[in-house]
Amino acid sequence: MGEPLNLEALKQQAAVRATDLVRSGMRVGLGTGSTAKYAIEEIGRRVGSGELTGIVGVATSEASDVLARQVGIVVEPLDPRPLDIAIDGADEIDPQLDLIKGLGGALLREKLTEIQTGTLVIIADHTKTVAHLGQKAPVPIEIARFGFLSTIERLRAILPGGRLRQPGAQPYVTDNGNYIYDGQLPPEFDPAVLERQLKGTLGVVETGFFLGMATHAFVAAPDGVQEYR
Ligand code: ABF
Repeated sequence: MGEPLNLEALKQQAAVRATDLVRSGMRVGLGTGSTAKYAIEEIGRRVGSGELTGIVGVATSEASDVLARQVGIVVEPLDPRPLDIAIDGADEIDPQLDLIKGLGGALLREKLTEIQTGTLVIIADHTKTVAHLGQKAPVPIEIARFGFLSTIERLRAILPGGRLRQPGAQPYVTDNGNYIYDGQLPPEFDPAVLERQLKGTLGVVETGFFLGMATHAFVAAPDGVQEYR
């Protein structure tokens, strides 16, 4: 028997399976985070070997843009053209493939990018699957910096347990110059209703609920990679 697989190996396995869906000539949404990183590296490897040609990547964060260029992927900014596929990680995946995303801080660019594809492929290790959203993760909510204390007060009326993301002395700032409020979710709620309520709150830019967007998920566990659709 070999060593038990660590999470990094599992993330990489999921990423490689997702990359098998990428074909030459595709415009590809490039996700963000430690799992999406493996997909970007694998696409870059296949571009380098000539297995994939004519790939254009559209990055969902500054970090993924830098990594993609480093591994030899041509990167273009998001424009109105559809993307053939996007590959990204998630913080929670429920049985309907509804997601919580944004613990990595890139939720706005991820949603703006991934709404433009009919093939959103989620890659994750098995710790990310949940029976219902909110079981493990808060919902990240990107908010405008201007008047953020007032916005947080409005958000606390909806999700009292939340807090401004502040890893050090200063709040976390997204690639878009905004802050993030991590909203603690109640034991029972309807994600679609809550999403509408949050989006209707002044000062909220976007939420980490990705509902009805993912078409595929590759979830890697020690006994293999499961594909969900
Ligand atoms: C992005 O990266 C985010 O939407 C999500 O928050 C995070 C998952 O990161 P990791 O793969 O590092 O757990 O996909």
